[in-house]
Amino acid sequence: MAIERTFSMLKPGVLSRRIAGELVARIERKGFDIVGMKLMRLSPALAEEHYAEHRAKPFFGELVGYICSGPVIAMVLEGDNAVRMLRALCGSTKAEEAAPGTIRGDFAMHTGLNIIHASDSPEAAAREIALFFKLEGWKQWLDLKDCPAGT
Ligand code: D4T
Repeated sequence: MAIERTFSMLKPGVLSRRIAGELVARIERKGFDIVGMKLMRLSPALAEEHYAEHRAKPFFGELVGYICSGPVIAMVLEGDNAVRMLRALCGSTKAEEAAPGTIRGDFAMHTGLNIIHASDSPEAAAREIALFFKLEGWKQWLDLKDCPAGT
């Protein structure tokens, strides 16, 4: 099994509902190593770049509005098969399809407010880690762990 990195973001509803500790605990309990973590507020420009593939979708405006509406916690997580393992832990994107026991299944009633982001491929993980942790100090810190993003 290959050690991988993936990108995750706890969306604004997590801090406003004061469930950040609970969600981070689930991620750690599953076995991920947190190798990068920061509290930040997304600018509309960063949100639009992150969600660029959805630019033409009818929900794009609400998606960007929600993700910019309060602070988020951006994380780089490491572990065996991390991209697929985290997607499984999060559950389906659509609220009504997210199984109980998954993070979205347990904490989200609405697809547009689905509480957590997880990269959907190793390529997306590499792109998103670079986008959110691009400052030189972060890059050096992540390089210290000697594991290429999304591979
Ligand atoms: P995120 O980016 O939140 O991890 O979502 P996913 O990777 O699981 O799913 P996605 O890219 O298809 O959707 C991005 C984001 O858009 C919202 N959304 C999605 C929505 O409001 N209505 C919709 O019909 C869909 C498909 C939720 C997540």
